[in-house]
Amino acid sequence: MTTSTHPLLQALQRGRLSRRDFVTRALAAGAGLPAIAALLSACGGRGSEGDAAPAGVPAALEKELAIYNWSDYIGETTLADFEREFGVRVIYDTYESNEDLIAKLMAGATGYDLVVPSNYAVRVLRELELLAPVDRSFLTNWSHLAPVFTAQAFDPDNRYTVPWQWGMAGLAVRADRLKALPDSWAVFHDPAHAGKMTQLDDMRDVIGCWLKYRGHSLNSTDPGELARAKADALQAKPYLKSYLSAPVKGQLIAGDVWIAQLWNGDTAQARTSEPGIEFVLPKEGSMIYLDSMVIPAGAPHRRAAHEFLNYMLRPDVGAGISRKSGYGSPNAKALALDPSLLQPPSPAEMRRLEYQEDLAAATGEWDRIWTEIKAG
Ligand code: N2P
Repeated sequence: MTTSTHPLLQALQRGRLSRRDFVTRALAAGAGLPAIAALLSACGGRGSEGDAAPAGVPAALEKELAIYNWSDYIGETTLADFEREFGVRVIYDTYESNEDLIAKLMAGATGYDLVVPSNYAVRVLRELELLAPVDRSFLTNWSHLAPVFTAQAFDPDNRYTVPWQWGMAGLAVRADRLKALPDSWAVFHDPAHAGKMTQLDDMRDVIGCWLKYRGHSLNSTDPGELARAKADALQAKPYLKSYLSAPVKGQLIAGDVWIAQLWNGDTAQARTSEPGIEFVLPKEGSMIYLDSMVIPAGAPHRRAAHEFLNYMLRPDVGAGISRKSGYGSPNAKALALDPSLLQPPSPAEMRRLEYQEDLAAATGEWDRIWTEIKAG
């Protein structure tokens, strides 16, 4: 599965195999998901011109809506209020990483109506033809969005994506237990905190932070830079309790973990139970993301999906989501409604932040390094 001479790739290129069949067969042949996505994008992405034409959204509102979202990422009453107002029952499942989401959709999960990938993951799902276009005529609340969060590089016309929330990765620290606040990713190399630290269980965030640590782009595909990032990750590993994403909140609150690589909103959520927890943006810089709602191809309840998209664009609903999650709202009217919500990053912070891009052909190499880090 590594060269364009592979029979499966040739069949795809000659139009004898659909992209979806290609994925199914490549998986059966033992190829990794990121490698498959990289091969697809390398062998001539379909891009926007090749995407499926928007099919009509049904006129009748279905009675169910299935959402697959990151954990701890929604308002207290968002779903119940929607169910009551629209008479639609919401089925809500959660995941912990873009890779989990991509794997699920690639494996053929067809039941979901809305899922929430980050920037680069939108591109991967588009490449795999796993997304259905959004019909903007249903989104009467679209204008509430702050323009800075629309027309992103991963979907310049917002043909597939409706912004959900933005956030950044950094350090969640038990400031009340530490002599001084760490300000660098180097803290994970400090034996003084051995056993009290975790990093995210996320390939992009872990390798990305070590690239930033050495002054590189967190989207680097340079073999030397990646080798150095791998060495830095392996140097930190003996001092880590584990690789753990959002569920680390409980251990921070309990005091079992003092320093966690974590996203800002989940840190804010933990802080509501333990005020000694603080968020630090390391001086070398970090990752900012925009997660978007998208409709998977073949979603069974597309009318309900569009109703939910328009509902969550209401300023009060958007404010409710960000108030509970601690993440940033892309909805300018929501921010005006509740000034206590997280404000967009300052220009100074923005200079230290970088969006994750699709790694395209280098995805397989990143995947290999991550597997070696986890196994090392
Ligand atoms: C919410 C996770 C944040 C999403 N628990 C990271 N893209």
